[in-house]
Amino acid sequence: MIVIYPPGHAQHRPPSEIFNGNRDAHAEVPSRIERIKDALAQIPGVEFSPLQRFPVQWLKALHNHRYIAYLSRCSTTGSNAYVYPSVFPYAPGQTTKHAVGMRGQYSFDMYTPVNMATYQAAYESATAALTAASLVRQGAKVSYALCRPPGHHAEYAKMGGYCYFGNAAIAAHYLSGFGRVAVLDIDVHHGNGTQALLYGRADVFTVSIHGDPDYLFPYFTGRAHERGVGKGMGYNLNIPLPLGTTDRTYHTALGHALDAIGGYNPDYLVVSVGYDAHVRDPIGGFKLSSSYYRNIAQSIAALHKPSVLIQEGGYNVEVLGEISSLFAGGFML
Ligand code: OKP
Ligand code: ZN
Repeated sequence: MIVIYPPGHAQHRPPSEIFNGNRDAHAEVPSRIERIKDALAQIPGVEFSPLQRFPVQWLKALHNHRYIAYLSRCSTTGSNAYVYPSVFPYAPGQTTKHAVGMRGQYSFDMYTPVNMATYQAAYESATAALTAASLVRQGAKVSYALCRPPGHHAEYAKMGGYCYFGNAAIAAHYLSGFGRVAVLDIDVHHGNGTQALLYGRADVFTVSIHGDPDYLFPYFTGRAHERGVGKGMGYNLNIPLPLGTTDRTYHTALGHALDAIGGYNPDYLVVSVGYDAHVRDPIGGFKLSSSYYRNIAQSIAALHKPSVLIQEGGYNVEVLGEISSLFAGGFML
């Protein structure tokens, strides 16, 4: 397994997220990725490979160029202070040049602030995903991009859910130049961004298992009736599960997801790996055990598809080392 680590992530450290008018400690902390990196470094058969350079064109393939330019401009402010939106567009298509307004124009929540380090970190995170994809394209069986910030909530022109660029969708788009691609998202939150960025496409099959949006972020998407649009109709599969879901229930859903992916017969697999369905995750609400993450990995690996693993969530820093070594170890069995 080849692991890609984006060093710039450490400079992006939002102190807080705004929830219900309060400042809460931000869950998406740099130590998450450091713990996972340290755990993976202990596993025989894991090797680290440096970030390759990819031009901004790869971001523009899936994101609005004005959105990218906005984030890029934020990186030139010279300020370590994080900015948050206060006002969101109140009718479709509304735009503004006002700095306060733009924060809301390019965002869908108050959990995903921006400072001067955010663009570089998010760019490197997407680059890690692209590097991992290119290694698999060149013949590696499995690569693991330690993406931080995560990506699966980022939309065409909006950040949200701690995400800025759609790392998994970008990797999938890259690989779609070389064959059929399936994306499997096992983060406990619905990957609204991945879904939206690939919704009209039949050359990428998107599957997500997640907490029912009636009870869990991102609330507005992730329902089973969302199956794609136009040519992409039938190429998006959502499997929402209730809060409190255990290994047993999850395994049935995973079986359905993997059967569907097997039926699609992709040339490449992109896996959005979140560890926030774990029983000790502070925000997920599922009850998966650590050892079950080894089973998940083995079940996915049994598809025998060249696979790109993309880090998404997982917020209990105390258990991330254990879960990630069981997952990565399970993939290599
Ligand atoms: C990102 B990823 C507020 C909780 C905020 C935001 C969840 C973002 C999840 N008290 N929840 O792991 O999918
Ligand atoms: Zn998540």
